[in-house]
Amino acid sequence: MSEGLDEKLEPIYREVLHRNPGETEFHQSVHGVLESLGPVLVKYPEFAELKIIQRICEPERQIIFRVPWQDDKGELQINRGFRVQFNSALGPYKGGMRFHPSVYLGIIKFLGFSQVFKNALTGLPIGGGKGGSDFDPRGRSDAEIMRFCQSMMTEMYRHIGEYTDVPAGDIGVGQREIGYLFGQYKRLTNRFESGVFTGKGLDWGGSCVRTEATGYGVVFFTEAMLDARKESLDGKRVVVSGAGNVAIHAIQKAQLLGARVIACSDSRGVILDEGGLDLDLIRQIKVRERGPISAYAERRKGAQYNEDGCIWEIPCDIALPCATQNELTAKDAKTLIENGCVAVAEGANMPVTPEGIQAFREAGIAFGPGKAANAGGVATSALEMQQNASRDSWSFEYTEGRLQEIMCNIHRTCFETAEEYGAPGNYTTGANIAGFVKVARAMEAMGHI
Ligand code: NDP
Ligand code: 2IT
Repeated sequence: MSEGLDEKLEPIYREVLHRNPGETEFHQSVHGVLESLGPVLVKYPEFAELKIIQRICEPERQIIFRVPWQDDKGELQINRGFRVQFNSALGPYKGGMRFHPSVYLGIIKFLGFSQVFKNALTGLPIGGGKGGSDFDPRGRSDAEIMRFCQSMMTEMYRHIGEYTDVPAGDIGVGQREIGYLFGQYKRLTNRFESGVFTGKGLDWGGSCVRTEATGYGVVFFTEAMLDARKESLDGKRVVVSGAGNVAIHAIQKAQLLGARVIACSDSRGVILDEGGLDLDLIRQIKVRERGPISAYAERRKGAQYNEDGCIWEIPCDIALPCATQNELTAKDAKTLIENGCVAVAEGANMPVTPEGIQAFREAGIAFGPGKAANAGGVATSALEMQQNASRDSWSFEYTEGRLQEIMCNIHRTCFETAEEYGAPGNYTTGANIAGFVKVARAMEAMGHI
């Protein structure tokens, strides 16, 4: 996967492959950034001399630990916990926690690496990190989730803090899990340190709009891309993969802006509802009941459920992949292009494969990379940290206004950076370069860190 790299970057990438064997998702995310950096080394030769790229590819600290817990039958279960503290040049490590059986070091490192540049793009003072566990929350009772979270925090608490490392949610981690994790941190440290976690409940230090922020932000970014092409969301057919936190709020904001959202999915299958998705019903099934999305078709007339279906085969104007990494391949990209899709924005982290991204680029489709398009979540986390630091609490309207402004700024930064480096319209290049240069400059200023 080293084709397309500048001759100075090729050996750096080979070294990353050699030092991190088997971590394919991490390799993919590093390659995706290095691909854009050739012209940066021409403009800033000092970054090569200072080995900034080699340093950025090596996490500052990686913590792997045992998480033992007892299930409801009294049986002992053992999981593995991770926290990868990738880069703190711009601020405390910041990034979510993922609970999913597929989690291993390579996934946490790909997420942590992307987070460094995403967080830089927000313009807010946050470094990059990520954590999680191979724990599978599916089918577990609240009591089991609590015992797991408490055991996880019993090790993790010594590594985090409002000035050190500030976790939040990701796949499998929402407000319930953050409550249990924060509660155990408070108990172990004897401190009500609000700023140590984001995504908290509104009654105990959380911020308005944090729950909605990633999905809303994806749609604000899509709107900005369409606006740059003198188009709008109004009346567009939209398809959103996933039915979790990001997908639900992307559906909601797209509907509010006049789009017709006709399909979503979960890890088991796809729902098509030509009448437009009923968001209350999705929330009832996926949030309150924590059930499978197939229940939607049983309760809504005219809706179809396709168990092994591919959501990208449904003709649409706009596609928003909001479930997981590598869920949209080159084949899917070609199908979307043939069906007349004009814009794609990544709500999930790295949902489109490199070949898929290339197909969109060649077809001239507006493509918003995750580092830019889904940065609204972590940006609002940084707003939550601001409110915690000043013991303040902002209104929904004010916070949403800040989010919208941040997403417009990120869009403008990516757009202008792509133009400046000779790749007009290529938001991937723009996001990678703008994020990287900001972190690299800070590292240069701080010496050999
Ligand atoms: P949730 O756990 O709330 O939802 C995840 C959704 O994706 C569920 O519908 C789930 O299906 C589906 N899904 C998860 N894994 C797979 C898989 N391997 N194959 C198919 N479907 C899968 O997570 P979020 O909505 O928070 O996260 C979604 C994506 O957005 C992730 O890539 C995450 O990293 C990214 N992201 C999240 C942010 C946030 O603020 N939460 C911020 C920025 C990015 P099922 O219900 O069946 O499990
Ligand atoms: O991938 C992401 O940006 C997140 N899961 C959110 C991170 C955060 O700290 O809010």
